[in-house]
Amino acid sequence: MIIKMISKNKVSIIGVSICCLLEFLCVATIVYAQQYVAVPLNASDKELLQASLTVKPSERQLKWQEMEYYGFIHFGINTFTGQEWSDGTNSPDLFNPTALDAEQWVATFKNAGMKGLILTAKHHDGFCLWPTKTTNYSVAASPWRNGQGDLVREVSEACRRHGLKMGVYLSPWDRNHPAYGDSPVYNQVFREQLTELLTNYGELFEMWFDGANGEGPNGKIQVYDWESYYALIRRLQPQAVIAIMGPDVRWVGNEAGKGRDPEWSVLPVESASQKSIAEDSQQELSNCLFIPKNAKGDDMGSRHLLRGTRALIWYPSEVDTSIRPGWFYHPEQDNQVKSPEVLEEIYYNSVGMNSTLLLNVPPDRRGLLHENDIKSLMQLKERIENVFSNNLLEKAHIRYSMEDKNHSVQNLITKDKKVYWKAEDKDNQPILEFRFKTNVSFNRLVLQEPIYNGQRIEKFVLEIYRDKQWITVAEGKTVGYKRILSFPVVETKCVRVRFLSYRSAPELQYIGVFLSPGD
Ligand code: FUL
Repeated sequence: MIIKMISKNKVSIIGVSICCLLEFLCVATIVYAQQYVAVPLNASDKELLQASLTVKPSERQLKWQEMEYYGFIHFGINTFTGQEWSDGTNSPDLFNPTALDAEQWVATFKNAGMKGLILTAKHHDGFCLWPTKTTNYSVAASPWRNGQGDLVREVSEACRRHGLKMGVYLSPWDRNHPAYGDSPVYNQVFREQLTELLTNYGELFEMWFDGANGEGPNGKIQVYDWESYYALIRRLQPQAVIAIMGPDVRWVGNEAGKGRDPEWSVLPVESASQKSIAEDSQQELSNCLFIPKNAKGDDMGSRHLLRGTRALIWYPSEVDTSIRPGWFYHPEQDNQVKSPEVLEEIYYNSVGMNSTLLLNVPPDRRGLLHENDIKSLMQLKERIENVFSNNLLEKAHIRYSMEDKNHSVQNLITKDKKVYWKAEDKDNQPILEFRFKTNVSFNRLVLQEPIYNGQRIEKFVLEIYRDKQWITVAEGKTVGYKRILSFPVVETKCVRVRFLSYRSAPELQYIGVFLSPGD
């Protein structure tokens, strides 16, 4: 039976000009290339499996995923009132950091090993950290820098100086703006805010749209015009991923720094928002509307969950959590900063579980990152560097029974992301084996799939050879961009990874075993 799969890639010959035209006209929402693959109604399990193998990240998603670890800055009017959420009635006079230094924030993040920074340009209270034309409720009405300040500018310039990427959190929920709830009018205000941020501060890597949504100042409920927001971002900053309430990056589903296994990046699109995926590609282009929901299930993409869906999408997860109990700074939480040990655990649960880590570090009322937070961040960096500096497998003899010269095992331990190892299609129990001349000790395993080819691995085990038998040390389900397993220290001369279940011949871009001296 011919699979009637409509991937943008496959229809590109007829679809490319339509695609460009629609993008230019800002009509299509918004998922291009193989990030989105429609499947026919009543597709069999086999057809769904085949379709899932064709779903791949867009270029912007790939670049974002490779960042792995970046920081969140919650700073605003709440910093000065001790609130987490405020209702938009706090006076702008309260916003008055005494020693604000964006340079300190960015330099700290850089030294901590982060690759980017996302700033809360506007939280739910509506107070804008840049002198916007859309409201008076902004830094321009505050005493800070005599009303001449622009925090988005200061942060973006510091990011550029230090080579950090910058992203923006802009809360759609606005508890101050009088137009909120008057839907078309506020949608226009929001688009203007977006336009200011997208055009005046250089390149952005991520736009973060919060899922929290309530009433505006007049008790009215706002209907957001997501499609028009997305189209604007695509037009003005096509490299930026749109996260959480957006089509590129999914919220992991909790704020506690917990990832999941399996963590699939290939997911079924919610059928409710996909009522009308049309049969032919042209119609489909204008109908591939995708308004994400906050998905909290334990498993989002295993084979049985693909049944009945009309389309599959590459929709990877981001773990956002705060170094303190609150998102904003509260002096009474100075002694509740997460320890480096706890942060390391969060790192394994996020970066080590096919997600990225967005770690919030809120500046204090001086406008500086607090000493306690900096200490924990630096110790985390040191711990991670200590653990992952020496891949013991570099000294091992690697064996795979059906060596394919194009995808050799030697590709596994290089830093070159473009090359990878691939099991033979006919091998129905692929095993990678590593032999050492003398005993080695380790307690971490790192695996990476070349996700530009999609995601395949469903179950694997790590085994060591001892007393004439293979003993299971650790096991996992998905790998994806990166999977880290932690286990008690083992000592051996021979170790292997066995792939128990996969959607197609397993591929790996990288493998490593390491010894964490702290355990
Ligand atoms: C939530 C917000 O309500 C919190 O205040 C915080 O900004 C967090 C990152 O997202 O939805």
